[in-house]
Amino acid sequence: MDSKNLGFLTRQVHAGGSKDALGSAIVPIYQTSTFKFKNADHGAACFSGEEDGYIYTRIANPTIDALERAVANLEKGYRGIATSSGMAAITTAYLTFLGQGKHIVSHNALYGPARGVMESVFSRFGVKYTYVDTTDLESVKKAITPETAMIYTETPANPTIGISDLKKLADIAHGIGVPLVVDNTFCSPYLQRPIELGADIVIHSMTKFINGHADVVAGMIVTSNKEYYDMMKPVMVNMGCNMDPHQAYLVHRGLKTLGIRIDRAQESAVKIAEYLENHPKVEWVKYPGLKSHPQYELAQQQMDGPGTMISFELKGGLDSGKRLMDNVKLILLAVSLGGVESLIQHPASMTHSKISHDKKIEAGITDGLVRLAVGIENVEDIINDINQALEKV
Ligand code: LCS
Repeated sequence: MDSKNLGFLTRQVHAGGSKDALGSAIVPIYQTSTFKFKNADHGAACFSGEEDGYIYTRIANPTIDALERAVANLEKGYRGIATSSGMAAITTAYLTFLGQGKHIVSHNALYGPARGVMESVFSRFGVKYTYVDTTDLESVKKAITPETAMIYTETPANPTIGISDLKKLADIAHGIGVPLVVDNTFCSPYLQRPIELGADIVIHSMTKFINGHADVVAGMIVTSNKEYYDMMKPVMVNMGCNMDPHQAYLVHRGLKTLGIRIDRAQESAVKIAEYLENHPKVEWVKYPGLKSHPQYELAQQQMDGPGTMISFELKGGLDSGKRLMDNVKLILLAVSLGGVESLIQHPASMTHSKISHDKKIEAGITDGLVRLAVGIENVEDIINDINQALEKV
């Protein structure tokens, strides 16, 4: 049941489905590191690619394959490559296309370590980078050099919620013959499918919406074509940042309710964003569902819904934000997002703390910015919790 023509909710339940001999309804956990060959010739044929058999779980495993097929189907891509974490997916993409003297043009408001690893590690191997605001296409064009080998963005961006125009970024990337890589973590394929908009590679931290239950760290790469898949898969295998079968089973279990979890949380997020925007103690709110969002029109075209992530700043900046975070009772003061529980965190001192102050300010990550990840609790309870905490500010 991998038909791409079925509806999203149907595909999230059935795509990648079980093919085992016993007819298991759910893909079993093949908790094995290695697979027996029928004979020496069969082993050699599996290694040469003449036969399609399983060899070793770092290379491929039936439980992991099923999840890769499912996410690739939902993203309308060619194939998926599951990884141990979202960061492993990102570094696999970097390692595939970048190297000595190569250059990346990337968004200045990325998940902190996605930028930090470039500046602290990849730079040691001669990789060059330019961080610009990819919501501004002119700054992307100006940053391109003859060595540019990848354009990379996150949309909506973590934590500024800026929206970059994927169709136009894909045109820019293809104009210079390089891939557009898009981190689609904040939307999941339920709300945005970058490959349909022209992107070549989609990255997920499946730790977030796809797993959805704050109990697994996991990543996924989906490529639009075989050429990129054949380039990236050996990098993942040889760097050893593969997923584990038990991890794959849990993520696949979470995936089956992705759309209904997002629908529920998104309905609440719209109300919470409106509540915050109208609150006298709030300075500004950034949420793609509010007309005040600078890329509101683009969000309407590119995304199937505004999502569940809200950034805002209180009057009084950081001190007020801290009082809010210290006084919430239901909402968890914790990093991460996309789970069933609502979470609040402070990017400048937490997820983005390794980025220098100047670079954070340039990217719009102000000291007072607070990020709220809306969960699936009753919306009245979430608003009441924010309200009682705001009374203490
Ligand atoms: N991409 C985005 C957009 C993310 O938000 C994260 C993690 C990653 C990639 C990395 O994925 P991981 O390796 O953790 O699976 N974001 C986090 C955050 O905002 N708070 O805690 C983690």
